[in-house]
Amino acid sequence: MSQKVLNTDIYCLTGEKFSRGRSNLEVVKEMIAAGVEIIQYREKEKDMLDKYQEAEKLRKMTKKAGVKFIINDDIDLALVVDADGVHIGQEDLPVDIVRDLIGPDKIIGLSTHSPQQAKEAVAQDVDYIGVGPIFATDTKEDVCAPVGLEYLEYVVENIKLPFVAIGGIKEDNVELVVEKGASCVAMITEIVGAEDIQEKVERIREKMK
Ligand code: 3NM
Repeated sequence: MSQKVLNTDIYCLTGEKFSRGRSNLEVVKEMIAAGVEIIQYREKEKDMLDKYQEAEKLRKMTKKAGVKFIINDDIDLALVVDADGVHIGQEDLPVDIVRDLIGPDKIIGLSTHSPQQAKEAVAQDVDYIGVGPIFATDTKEDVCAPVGLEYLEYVVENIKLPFVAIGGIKEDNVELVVEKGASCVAMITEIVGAEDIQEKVERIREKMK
């Protein structure tokens, strides 16, 4: 599975507080209509019952559309809604424990922020890594300072795992990220905060070509 998991250009994440008053349901519907093939449900501030109810609906929508659906952090939530996988950070449960809990067939994504973390990820049972933050971002509250394009270059040259570049990526800087060798980019605010999500995705795709 791992080689195919990020076989796409744009990786979308939810972020309701940046979505111009639109619900995650509305936003994900737009993402699907735009042809996005992987969507992560990421809501750090909602309580579990709200997340469960929302994720259930999003799972149904994504399944129907053949879109991969990943849950941020919550392994239990990923299991109960039958998501395709879970995305975890460096401070979450160790990957081998997550793998035991979630089973052999689900996707595990791991955020990494340094060459050391990328090397460690290779030795673990992860399907892909996040590489970031490439640029400054206010979206993730506890994130480290931007690691810039240098860390991305390191991963492109040295790490044989599928990866997604993330952090402060926008329509107007995505070309730099692609030039350095990223084929899959993740964005929160640039997409969920766009007035017209479908047009935004189309323009980003043009820039990525
Ligand atoms: N993870 P935006 S940066 C969720 O570096 C997340 O691992 C990051 O949001 C990492 O596209 C980030 O709005 C926030 O900058 C991305």
